[in-house]
Amino acid sequence: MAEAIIFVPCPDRSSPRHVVNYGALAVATALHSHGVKVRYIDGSRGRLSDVCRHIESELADCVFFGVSSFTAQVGEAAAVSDFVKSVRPDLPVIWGGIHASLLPEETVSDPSVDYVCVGEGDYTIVQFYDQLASGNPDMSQVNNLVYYRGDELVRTPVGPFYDMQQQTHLAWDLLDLPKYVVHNRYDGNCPSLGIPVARGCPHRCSFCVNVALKDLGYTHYRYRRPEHVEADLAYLKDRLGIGFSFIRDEVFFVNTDYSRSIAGVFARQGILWGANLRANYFKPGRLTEEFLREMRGLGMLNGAMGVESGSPRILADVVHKDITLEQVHHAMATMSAAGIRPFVSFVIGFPTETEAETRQTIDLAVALKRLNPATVVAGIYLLRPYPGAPIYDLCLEHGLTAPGSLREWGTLELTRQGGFEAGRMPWLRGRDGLYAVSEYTTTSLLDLDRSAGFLLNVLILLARARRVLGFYGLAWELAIQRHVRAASFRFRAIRRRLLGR
Ligand code: B12
Ligand code: SF4
Repeated sequence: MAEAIIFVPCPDRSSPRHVVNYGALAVATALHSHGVKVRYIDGSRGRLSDVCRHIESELADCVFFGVSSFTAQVGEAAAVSDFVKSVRPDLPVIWGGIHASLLPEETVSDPSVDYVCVGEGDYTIVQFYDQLASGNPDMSQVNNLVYYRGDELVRTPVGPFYDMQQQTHLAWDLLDLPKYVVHNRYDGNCPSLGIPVARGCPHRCSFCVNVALKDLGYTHYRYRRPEHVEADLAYLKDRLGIGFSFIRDEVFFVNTDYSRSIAGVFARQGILWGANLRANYFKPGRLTEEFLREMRGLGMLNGAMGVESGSPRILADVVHKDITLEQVHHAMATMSAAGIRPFVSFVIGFPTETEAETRQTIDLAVALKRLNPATVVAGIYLLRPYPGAPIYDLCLEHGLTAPGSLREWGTLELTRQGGFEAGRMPWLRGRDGLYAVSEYTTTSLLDLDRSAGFLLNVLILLARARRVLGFYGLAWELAIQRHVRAASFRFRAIRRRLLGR
């Protein structure tokens, strides 16, 4: 029987995928290391009614129910919190994760949420558990907490940022691990599972939540000890036979000495790897061709880079990306020369972005792919303006209609990529053809999606034809797809209301 549950909702029930939620795993690990019997319950496993049944069977001895939620997961997170409250009205429900951290007051005002953890939860969750287990809880002693005491909203002081050197291991076994292992042709065709080695990103991109959560440590770079990472890798290799692991940090190579020691760890374990990096890191004394050849020799296969835009103006004035297109080309050439496969991603649909600038981005994606056909275009994404990120205010100025409550966030119609529907962003009006390309561009820019159905592949082919012809008018396919998605959202909302889950 569980003493605590950490629940991770499914972001897209129409195509559930098993994705490790590293934040939830970190808090579950902290509890586990503290000797608490904790269950990590992944909402992506089975139907929602089965998930609820599983939760119900664990609730009897629980001291609290924890929820970890991105914005795209809020609808299901709220529905499950309602369910838990219907079974155990006395049980404290605490929310953490990115959405609650960005909008703590709105989140804690919901009747099914008692506490919100803002920012990192590794220390908070243990303090929270200890208070509840003491029988006479005083939540004012718990850092990073937001809650109501009567009508008064309490915000406890922010505690120290988590010391990553203390993270000796992750409690992987709390997950049904084999379910999370993927086989991807870009991962050396090996069984693969990602691993976090560091936290924080010192950069300032305007659409990123790290900047919004700066005061909570998200721009402060901290890393795990190489021997702890090695123990985790050895465990994953032994248990699951993984041969590839993507480093799930925001950005690697912040400190090249540290990166080198981590690369050595992967090489010792015989595990291939990939990591996120930035175009402006490719310069003398940092990411040179020689250094990357060394990394390749230590098993680095992939380097993922957020290029974001083909427009220098958008990059500099809107995204504050602090990279130039020259640096992007140089980074691509260096990675290619060193035998490392570049992964590139783009964002279109920024406020003030002209149609010509959007085309520049799509054209750049095509050009980079031509330069090195091994390049993977990880996505040409439509901007996802999430609250708290600096760009959010600019989006509001340009007419974004934002939800005003937790429940409203939960009913949002999200795109295939987990962002707002374009209809909420008035500056996108009349650009449907361009956005159809963003929705249906596959990773190689050429392939169909083998895991998708016939209809989706027709849309992918259409997007490809649009890109080749440079024709972005008459986007009937997007209009039909939007109607179908809106209908399916409405259907699911009605079913939730009728069935109570
Ligand atoms: C690694 C990563 C991924 C990985 C792993 C995803 C995962 N679920 O962990 C991959 C590549 C799979 C991924 C996919 C997606 N991601 Co992502 N991802 C990240 C990234 C870069 C780091 C997340 C992380 O591991 N952080 C380190 C951990 C330790 O920190 P943390 O998550 O904040 O967790 C701490 C606290 O929040 C708190 N906490 C968390 N849960 C709980 C629960 C309780 C009870 C308590 C008390 C505390 C608590 O304690 C944790 C430990 O200190 C973030 C950027 C960011 N800064 O968060 C984006 C980010 C989270 N991703 C984002 C998005 C949108 C997605 C996708 C929806 C994109 C897409 N459509 O494909 C998918 C969703 C996939 C899924 N099913 O979960 C957005 C979310 C924005 C939002 N407002 O919701 C972010 C913030 C990026 C951004 N746009 O700025 N992502
Ligand atoms: S480099 Fe990546 S993680 Fe860092 S601020 Fe920019 S978008 Fe966020």
